[in-house]
Amino acid sequence: MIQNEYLQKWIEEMRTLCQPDSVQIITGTDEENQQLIQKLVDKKTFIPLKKRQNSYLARSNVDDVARVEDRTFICSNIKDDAGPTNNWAPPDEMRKKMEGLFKGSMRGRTMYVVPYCMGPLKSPWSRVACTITDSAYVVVNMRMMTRIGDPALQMLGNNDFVKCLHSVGKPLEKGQQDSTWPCNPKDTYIVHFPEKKEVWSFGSGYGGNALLNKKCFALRLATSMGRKEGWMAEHMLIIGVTNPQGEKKYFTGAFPSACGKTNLAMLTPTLPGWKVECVGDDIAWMHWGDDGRLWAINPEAGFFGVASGTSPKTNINALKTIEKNAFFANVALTEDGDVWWEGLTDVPPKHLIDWKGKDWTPESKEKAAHPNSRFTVSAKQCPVLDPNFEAPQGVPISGIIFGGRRSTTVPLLRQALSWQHGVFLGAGTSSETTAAAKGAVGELRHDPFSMLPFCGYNMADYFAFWLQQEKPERKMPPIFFVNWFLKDKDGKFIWPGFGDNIQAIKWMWDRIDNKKEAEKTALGFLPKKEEFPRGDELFAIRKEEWQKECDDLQNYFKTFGQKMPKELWDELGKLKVAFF
Ligand code: SAT
Ligand code: MN
Repeated sequence: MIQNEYLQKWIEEMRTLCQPDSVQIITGTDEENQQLIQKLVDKKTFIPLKKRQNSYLARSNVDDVARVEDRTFICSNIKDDAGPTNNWAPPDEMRKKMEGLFKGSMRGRTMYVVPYCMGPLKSPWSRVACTITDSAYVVVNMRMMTRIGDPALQMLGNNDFVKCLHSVGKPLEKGQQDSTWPCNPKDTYIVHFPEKKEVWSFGSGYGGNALLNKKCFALRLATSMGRKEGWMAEHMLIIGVTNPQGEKKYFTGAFPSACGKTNLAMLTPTLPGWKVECVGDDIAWMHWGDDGRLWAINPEAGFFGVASGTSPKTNINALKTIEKNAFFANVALTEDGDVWWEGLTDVPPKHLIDWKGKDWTPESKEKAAHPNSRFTVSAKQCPVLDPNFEAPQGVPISGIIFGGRRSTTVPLLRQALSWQHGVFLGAGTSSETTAAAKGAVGELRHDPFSMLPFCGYNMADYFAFWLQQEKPERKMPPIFFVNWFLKDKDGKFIWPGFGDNIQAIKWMWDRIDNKKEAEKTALGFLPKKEEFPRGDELFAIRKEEWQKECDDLQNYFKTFGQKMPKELWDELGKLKVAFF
């Protein structure tokens, strides 16, 4: 039973507000999980996959397929604390509005109470939260993605915790038949109250909108908690790399959603003798150790990866991870009861049921799987999971990688000239948009540190926080910037990417060890062109493109007004001197 008084009180308040038919406290047992899965099968939310043991397909509502950034709010007490990159509304007003939406929203449904821990159970860097949701689908997904139930409650003790409230926003009247994917896109809101450490999410059942542990807590709220407490929550993968001599270094890497973090996190190196192991594929919580080094834990327990494009060539380890005990959302269904998505095989099957539940053949004009189709799976099944995945202190970070999806301008690889320059590179990141968020795909936008949709406070303060990390007693990891996505005149990718990205990591490794000379330029330390195939194209620096980049950055930095750190203006000044 629940001993924690804060939790008891909150459950009662939410029961009164949401008026569910029943309340179920989630303990985390296998039996409980099987019952919830059976419930989802009975409701036809889950289609069991005949060819994949204990695995299920869910097809979402066609209007509930990705994060909705225009409905995501940071309701800090003061507007300026949300900053120009976040939607903001006065917290009192927004709370009233959300209370209005949640009032009676769970009628005819069960209210699940899901205590959970982000981070290894024994880690001092982990944090406990609780989600209240009316979606069994959310509960079973959370069981993959976090440490749920009694162990989290035990860790919580009598302390207060992060509160995440979620409803699909579709109360059921007596006798009303439920839909397979209940949701309410018209009234969808994902609202954060950073000072209260609360998330209120209404109307969506998909991904980051509904799994509040992920972007809402582990990034948006955690950035603001970390800022106060002196640690960092980042949209970063964590990998352990071993060289042919058996030495190991850990890296973190920040890339926007659907830009290959999961692939890099599970990379199969094409260079002989190298090995990459995965600590995390999406989020890193980082802190400074007593030894002056930067340490990172993965707050998550599973992967919520993009299915589309995942293939034996791009990520064989992800395919092995999802061989069984996996959930799929919005992929296509094969005739023999397996999953398929664009890219999985060179030749598509002759007949499929597409993500909307309709017949599909290779002649069909639409895609069989949604471009933001996803898999959910426990990290434990990853064949290249790092042995330190659960290490309470995390892993020590030797290098930080930033990157974006840029078809022009930005070279394959470089190293920042200093910590401050590295922060400038992070702040200056732009990337072409992907299907991970609702809206146009392929449009270039600023996405500083790949955190544009995930920073829970003023982005300029976040830049300042990054700058403040540099201290004499700390061993600052070198910062690198990569761009795997350069295209040639024919619109084809110049760099092969995937397993070949180990070549870039090897270069970083040698730079960290002071074993490699590099060319010092205004953009950073660059490899010699001869060191990489098609180096002429991969490291071409075009003056006009960089002039445009500088103008663009100038306009962007201006949007942060007085808060924009002077150091970053200085860095932009240096770049301009080089190109104008
Ligand atoms: O936010 S999600 O978890 O749905 C996916 C992403 O944008 O990385
Ligand atoms: Mn992500």
